[in-house]
Amino acid sequence: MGSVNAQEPLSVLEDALRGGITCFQLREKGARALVGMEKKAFAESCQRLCAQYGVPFIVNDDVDLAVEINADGVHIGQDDAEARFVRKRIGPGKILGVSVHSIEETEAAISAGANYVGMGPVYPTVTKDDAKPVAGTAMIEEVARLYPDLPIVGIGGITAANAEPVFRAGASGVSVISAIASSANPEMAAKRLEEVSLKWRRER
Ligand code: TZP
Ligand code: MG
Repeated sequence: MGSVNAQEPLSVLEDALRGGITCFQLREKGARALVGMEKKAFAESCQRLCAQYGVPFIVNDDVDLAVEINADGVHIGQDDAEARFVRKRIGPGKILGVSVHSIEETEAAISAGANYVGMGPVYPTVTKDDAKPVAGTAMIEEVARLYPDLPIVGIGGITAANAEPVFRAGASGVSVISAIASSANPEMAAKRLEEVSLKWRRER
């Protein structure tokens, strides 16, 4: 949610919280991303909002920032700090999420102490420049079969209209950016996603 004007992303976040999102990850990166004190202040504003709604606040990549502001967790990819070091740094009580694309990476994430894995891109996405090739749901299905207790979060091009196959494959949740942030009505977009998710939790 990088932006020059920090007001707008905060209002999108509040709409999304009102709509029922159950977790928020701050992904402040890209050409116009905030840095330093501005990034920290923005992160703390997001954190406060999430706390008001009782929603976990997770920081992407920036372990130092997460520790400094006592975030609820950290999410890292395969090119970031090593998961076991991040787990050591944040302690056992915090949430650690790791992006994985294979069984080997999943195994490594579990033994490093990941609480969940992110898997994708399920569908084509325009949001992440360096996204891996579209993966569909096959690997989610395989990981879910091998590790039935591991929470899997699908990501990449997911909307309320195409989320069902992701849950059907075994994901416990879906992670979205554009479906909410680029919606004319972020609250409604979040609500629709939550409805799909609830339906799958009931049916499973
Ligand atoms: N990792 C894989 S795809 C993606 C990330 C961070 C971007 C998801 O964004 P969107 O807009 O929901 O496709
Ligand atoms: Mg990363």
